[in-house]
Formats: sequence, structure tokens, C-alpha cells
Amino acid sequence: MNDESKSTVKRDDLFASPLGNVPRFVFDRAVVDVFPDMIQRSVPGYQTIINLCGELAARFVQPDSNCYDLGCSLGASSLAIRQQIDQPGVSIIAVDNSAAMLERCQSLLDNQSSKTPVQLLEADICDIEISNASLVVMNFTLQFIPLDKRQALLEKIYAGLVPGGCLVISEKLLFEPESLNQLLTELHHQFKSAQGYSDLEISQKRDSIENVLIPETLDSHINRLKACGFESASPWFQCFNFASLVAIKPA
Ligand code: GEK
Repeated sequence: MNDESKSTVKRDDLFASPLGNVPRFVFDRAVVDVFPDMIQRSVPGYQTIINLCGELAARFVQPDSNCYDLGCSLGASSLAIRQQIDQPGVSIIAVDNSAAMLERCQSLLDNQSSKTPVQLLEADICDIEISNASLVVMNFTLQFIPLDKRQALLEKIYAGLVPGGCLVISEKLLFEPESLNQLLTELHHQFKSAQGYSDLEISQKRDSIENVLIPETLDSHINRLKACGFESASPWFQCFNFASLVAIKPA
């Protein structure tokens, strides 16, 4: 057993004390240490979405193809995918630009026995090559990509998918009109309160992530996917202002 499997999940208290000037959110070592707790208590439906990535992998992953986990963090999606597939010749390529995330991710992957290899790549997902992909998962990562780079990234994913390949995108959403956005935001904050976050934690995290995480409307996502060639694109899950979409490349 290595150190990772012995450690318990650390509670996220990064924003619990008054910080004065709240720093811009970054995926550093401090975030890595609390990440599993942070994402579970901040994203309603997170575990359901991760589990579904495994189900979709069982359905869509083709022999001798690649799966991509873009913005893999600690590899939750890769771990779920790897558990559900037994097709031969499959490689999972898990990409993140945070070295701290990937270091921890590697030790978590080492704890799971599987015949499917996972290659970790420290890179900007806008710069990597995507090829021979039967499944691409981008869970809560597109929202961190500059708006003017999103179309090109989605076009690259579409081109790299094999016919019949599947893209999963999970995102925090923006709503229109503003009154509806306000309602969904308040419901999300209520969820975070129920998960044990204080009002101070919620407001400091919001300040830290503002202009780092840029949400878009569901219509913007669907329109972009369709413009890239994904004729079939639909949300399959939504809880408050978080949703997950599937998009299928025509066979
Ligand atoms: C999960 N998918 O557990 N290139 C590569 N990685 C990036 C980039 C980029 N340009 N921008 C941000 N990241 C995971 C959760 S977290 C979501 C994904 C969240 C990485 C960043 O380092 C972080 O690890 C991840 O995207 C976003 O299902 O924390 O809200």
C-alpha cells in the first residue's frame, strides 16, 4: 500500500478564514490536497456524472482506439472509464496543465489494477493532438478555457473522434434572463450551505473563481456543438446550474 491509499480525504477549508484580498483561483498543491472533498461538496451531481462516464465508456469505447480525459485533475473520469471497459488495444490519455494534479493522479491510478493503460500528459488541452478517439470526456474543464479558444478546441475534438464516437461535456451553466440565473445561483449556494460551507467560504470562493471560470448558456454549448458537426447533442443530466451533455459524431 503506498502513502496515497493510506491517506484520508482532507476537508476543504481553503476559504474558511477571512482572506482580505481573495487570490485568483489556481489548481496548486493546496487545492490538490482537498480536491476530492471540494468537488464533491461544490458540484451537485458530480458522482452521478463520473459514474455515467463509465457507463458511456462501456457503450462507446471501440477496440484499438483512444479515450481522452481533458482536464483530468485526479483522474476520477479515467478511473471510472477504466473500470468499465475490457476492449483490447484501448489507451486512455488523461491531460491536465497542473503538475500538482497529475502527480497525485498518477499515484491514484497506480492503486487501480487494470489492463488499460492511462498516459498522463501535462499540457494545455488546446495544444494537444486528438486522434482515433472513440470517447472524449471534458468534465468541468471547458469553463476554464478562454472563450475565444473554445470553438477551435471543439472542432479539434470532432475531427479527432472516430465515426460514432462520443463526447461528454460537463459544465457550470449561465442562464438568461438574469433573474433566472440569480435563482439557479441561489439554489447552488443553498446546496453548498447544506454541504457544510459557510457564507464566508461561499462568497470568497465565488470571488476567487470569478473571471477564471466563465460559464456559458446551454444554448451556446448546443449551438457550438452543432456548428462543429455534432448533429446529435443533448444534455443528459442537470442539477441547478450544472449540466452534462453528450454529443455523438455521426457514424
Ligand atoms: C473531474 N475533470 O474530477 N489545459 C489542461 N487542463 C486545464 C486547463 C487547460 N487549458 N485549464 C484548466 N485545466 C475533473 C475535474 S477541474 C474542475 C476538472 C473544477 C484543468 C485544471 O488544472 C483542473 O485540474 C481541471 O482542468 C478542472 O472530473 O475544479 O471545477
